[in-house]
Amino acid sequence: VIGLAVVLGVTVKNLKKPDSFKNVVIGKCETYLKENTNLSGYSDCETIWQVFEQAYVGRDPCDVPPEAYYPLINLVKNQLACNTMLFWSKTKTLVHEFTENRECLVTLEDTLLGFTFNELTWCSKNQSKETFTTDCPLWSYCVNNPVRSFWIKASANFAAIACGNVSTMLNGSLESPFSSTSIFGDVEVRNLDSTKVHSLTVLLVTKDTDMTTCENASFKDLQSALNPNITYNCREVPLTTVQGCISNLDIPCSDCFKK
Ligand code: N1C
Repeated sequence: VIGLAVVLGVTVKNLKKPDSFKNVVIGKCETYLKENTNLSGYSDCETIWQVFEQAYVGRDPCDVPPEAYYPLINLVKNQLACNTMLFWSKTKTLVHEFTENRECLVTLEDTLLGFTFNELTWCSKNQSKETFTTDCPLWSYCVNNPVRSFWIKASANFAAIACGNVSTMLNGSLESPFSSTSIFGDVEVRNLDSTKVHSLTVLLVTKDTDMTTCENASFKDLQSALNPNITYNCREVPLTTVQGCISNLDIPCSDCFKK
């Protein structure tokens, strides 16, 4: 009877907590691998979880530097086709609506690590063995928080492996679409390797009523941050064109970012 009670107790406990953070991570990782059999060279989600967890568990949530994720980034090697990398800043929803059903452009969230940890929050505490998903430091509360450090390291790696002609989708509804303190401006632009990347094209997504153009002063900052051996281009792309490409997959990619 005691044995049965223990078994039932364990079962009930498990049923109460079906979505532990670990299960969410492993579930998303497995979903990605099922849907992208050819994109990733790596396939063991349990090991990914263990190596991921070692970056922040037992540490103060303001004391997890980007380097803590080095073993994780190193474990999961991406093989991405040249000319397909797409960076972004302040266009998160639109950019992913676009890449979701198209293969011509790939964002970090279309890779195994980016997909798995996108939209998640996590942290631990000094001496704790647990992961918490609430009451973690907000993005800018302290520099070395587990989530921000993850994106810094993952973004630095995504930029470092980029090759060919790459692009970035920026928001033409902003007064300054480029910010040198964003992850794109601070981490990705600096990590592009001029021996592999030929050009960076800004796709400035604009509405009819927007005043911002490719002449915007913030793009001077982008050009000064960019390695001079990488060619800089900027193209204004109407939001309606991008939306058309999101809803109509018959439009070829090459027509989506024309002027
Ligand atoms: O700070 P940002 O944009 O310039 O960062 C975007 C830039 C992209 O090119 C991505 O490759 O950096 C990478 N990146 C992500 O992939 C990502 N996914 C989710 C950066 N941040 C990411 N997030 C979350 O979006 C992150 O937790 C933080 O809150 C925002 C940053 O978005 P931003 O300021 O628009």
